[in-house]
Amino acid sequence: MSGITLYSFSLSGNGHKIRHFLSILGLKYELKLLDPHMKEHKRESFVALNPLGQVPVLVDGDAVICDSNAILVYLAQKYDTNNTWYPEDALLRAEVQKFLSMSAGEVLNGPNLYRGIKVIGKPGDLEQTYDKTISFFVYLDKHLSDRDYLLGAKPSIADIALYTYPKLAVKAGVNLSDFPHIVSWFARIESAPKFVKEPEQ
Ligand SMILES: N[C@@H](CCC(=O)N[C@@H](CS)C(=O)NCC(=O)O)C(=O)O
Repeated sequence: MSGITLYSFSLSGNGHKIRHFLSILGLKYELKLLDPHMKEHKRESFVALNPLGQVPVLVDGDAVICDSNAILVYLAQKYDTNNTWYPEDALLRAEVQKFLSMSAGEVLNGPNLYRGIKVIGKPGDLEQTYDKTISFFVYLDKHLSDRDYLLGAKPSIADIALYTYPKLAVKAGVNLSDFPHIVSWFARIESAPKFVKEPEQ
């Protein structure tokens, strides 16, 4: 196999993170959109790529990478030769890892699930996920109060990983009026030349 292929759903926030980063890196790829209603992600041919039956999956030549955070790390290490997006410094790398873990923890259980319940009809407690979203936003806003990006002056894959679901939660109804630093951070990310817009809902 040659070239890069990304498997995703049209509304997948995790898939959006990868489309966003592929654009930033200027990499050409084929996008294969699966239909979740037809359970295409549970078909044998796809489960052979990801036994969990989840998108996103990135195929790069003979390499198959599952999980949005793993894909971001892979793409940065393989294609960002200056290590701009995944700095080599041990402390900065630990910081990046902290935020990638948050994307699979606090963000998954807060903004991600809030939007999932409201927009996609996932089961769950909307009020509880709203509270978790606000707690995370309080943290994020304070963190961003004295820096432009999550690591400081420059963007990294941590910003790519944490942008999408908070943005989708806002589109789903969470109010940002108490969080001016998140508003500015969103604007900074969105005004970058290779920004890829998040899913419509
Ligand atoms: N940890 C994974 C989570 C992937 C995930 O939950 N993907 C969702 C779409 S955004 C999915 O495939 N859901 C279908 C399912 O789990 O059956 C990642 O970050 O990529």
